[in-house]
Amino acid sequence: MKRRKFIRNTFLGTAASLMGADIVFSASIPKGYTPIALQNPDPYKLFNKDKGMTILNDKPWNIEAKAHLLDDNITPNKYMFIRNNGLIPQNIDIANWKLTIDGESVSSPKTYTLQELKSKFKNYTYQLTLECGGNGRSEFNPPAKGNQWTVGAVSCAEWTGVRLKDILEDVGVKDHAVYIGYHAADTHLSGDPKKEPISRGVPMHKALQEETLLAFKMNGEDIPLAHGYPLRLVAGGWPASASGKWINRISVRNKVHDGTKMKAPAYRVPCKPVAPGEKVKDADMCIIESMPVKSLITYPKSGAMINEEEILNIRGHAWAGELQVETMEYSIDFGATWNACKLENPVNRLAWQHFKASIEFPKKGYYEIWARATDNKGVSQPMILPGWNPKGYLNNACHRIAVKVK
Ligand SMILES: Nc1nc2c(c(=O)[nH]1)N[C@H]1C(S)=C(S)[C@@H](COP(=O)(O)O)O[C@H]1N2
Ligand SMILES: [Mo]
Repeated sequence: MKRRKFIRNTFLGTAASLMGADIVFSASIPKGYTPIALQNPDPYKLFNKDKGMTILNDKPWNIEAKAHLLDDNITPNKYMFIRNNGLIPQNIDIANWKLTIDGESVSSPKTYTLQELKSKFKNYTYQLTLECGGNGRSEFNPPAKGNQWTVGAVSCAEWTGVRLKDILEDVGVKDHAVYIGYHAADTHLSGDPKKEPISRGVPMHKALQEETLLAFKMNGEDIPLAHGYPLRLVAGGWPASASGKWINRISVRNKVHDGTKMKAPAYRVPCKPVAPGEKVKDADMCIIESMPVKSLITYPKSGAMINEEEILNIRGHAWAGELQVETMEYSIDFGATWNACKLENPVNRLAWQHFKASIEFPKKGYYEIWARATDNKGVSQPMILPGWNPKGYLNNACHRIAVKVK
């Protein structure tokens, strides 16, 4: 079959399955015409997402969860947020997908097929927390431009792949290596093939960590297309922008990677605290590395009603970037006093930890439950908004839910 025709048939196949019907006169569809039913695709069907997810943007697609949807210990695809900077690659040719390792700091570039990657290197599986640097942005004032994420741009899925470390060892990295930068197959919103929507990376110490994977499976299956099929970098605990999707090239750089969205102010915060609304020079903005300590109450859903004398069992997850969460507390009196939650250890480094607590309320009325995690360096979540920054990153304020006792 000619490639053109093949693409057209796959497209029509997808189209038919999305519409739930055959396109009877498909042969007569003019070239380049998109059937009406597909002009405004239903993102829930397109990405297999739960109807409770919030669509923040469609070009590019940005979709977030709600706190109570993140109740699973391992986030399933249907509740996983999507954050895209460009357009999702289409018609991925898995048989010819290649990963090239190049850059100033490799002796000579090397290219692998997917099959070589999977079979040549040992496979590892880890649960890894990925949180968008802009999660919580909607609360900042003065507001920051960009997707107004509330609390749902975080996930902890189980990723399977090979260690970036093992691949870099196989290629041979020179002593002057400083950073790795990823390149991917998504396209710029402008359609310009010379522009990359995003090309970020991490310093060598993070690239060489045991848990930094080039993953080809998520939750035991092929990675869903929107989350990086067929190959994704996963650098847990760092802003998820470092975890490149649809990866086809990694450059080992002899300087801090200078790809798209590496330069200030993208994914950077003021190196020193600033007043809300203050202008910050690019030179005074620092790259975000490990994410701060944070937690979410995933049960009950905010607005829960319980009966007097009923005990409420709350639960949720807590994470702390490269660190571990050491204590987890809750308050029912707006932070005046705090009580301990039961907190589990992570199943592996960089996985979120689960907590629970049983709460008795003194009498009928309106309450809020606030949750606060503290990392193993003694740093706690702020009760309300932390330091303002121009791009609205790193809001790790305590999560709060409302409960009525009747
Ligand atoms: N190639 C590519 N990788 C990417 C992005 C992108 O737009 N293109 N977005 C990044 C950002 S900003 C985030 S927060 C995460 C989101 O991952 P998810 O959509 O799988 O939840 O992917 C990162 N990797
Ligand atoms: Mo992000």
